[in-house]
Amino acid sequence: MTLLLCVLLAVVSLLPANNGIIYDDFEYGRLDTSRWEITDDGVFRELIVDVSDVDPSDSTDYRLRLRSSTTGTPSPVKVLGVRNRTAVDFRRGMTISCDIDWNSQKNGSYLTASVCICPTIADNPKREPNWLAFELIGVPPGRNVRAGLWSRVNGSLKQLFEDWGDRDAQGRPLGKPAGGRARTIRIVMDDTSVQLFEDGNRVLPIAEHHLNFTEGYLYLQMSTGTNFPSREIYFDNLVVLEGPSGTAIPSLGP
Ligand SMILES: [Ca+2]
Ligand SMILES: [Ca+2]
Repeated sequence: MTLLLCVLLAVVSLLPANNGIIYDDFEYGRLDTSRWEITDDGVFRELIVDVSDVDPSDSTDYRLRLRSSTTGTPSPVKVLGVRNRTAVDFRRGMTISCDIDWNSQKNGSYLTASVCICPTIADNPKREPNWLAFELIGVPPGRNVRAGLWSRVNGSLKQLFEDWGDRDAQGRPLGKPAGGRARTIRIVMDDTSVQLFEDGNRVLPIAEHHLNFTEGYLYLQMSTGTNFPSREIYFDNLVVLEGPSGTAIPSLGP
């Protein structure tokens, strides 16, 4: 991944000066609050948004950590995470790449990890009437996930992509095994269309997203139901490039 980031930064250095960028590998070991604002919505027993070393050895592997416990708390859905303080203009194209680690959940039911672009500043972007979001959603009993991409336009939800993984002998979807590794998500979009890549594989060819905005804030979010003990998910290696896709996209990604 270090090599990938070097390549990404090399690409960025070649881009015209008016291309925007968000880049964070969290290796400073702390959350840069000049760039990130912590967001939360709902009642928590425990809520942690920080940067944590997930490598148990003497080496370090710093990632954005979202951790919550909701045992004994009211309200069915709780959301926490960060919002980048700088809005990104994607009229001429934008690529978002980041790693999402589901973190080997023993019980990932009613747990989600999401990457969201929303034109408004909010405690919970999913409550807003307009956004685009990629999401991993725990499939009960929760070691597996399904993946989806949705846009919400004036309050109307549109599903652009969904993957439930394999099915059992009865045809019931099982979700996809999520534990033990981070997966790299890449969203490539402009003012009309979006593509989605998982671990370098294009899983959603160009599709219209129907969004009615062309500038938005990036949110990295976790949501959980109530009465769950502490659970953690991680994000890492975030890169957002603003600009024509023809310039940046071919050099990005694994
Ligand atoms: Ca890192
Ligand atoms: Ca360590």
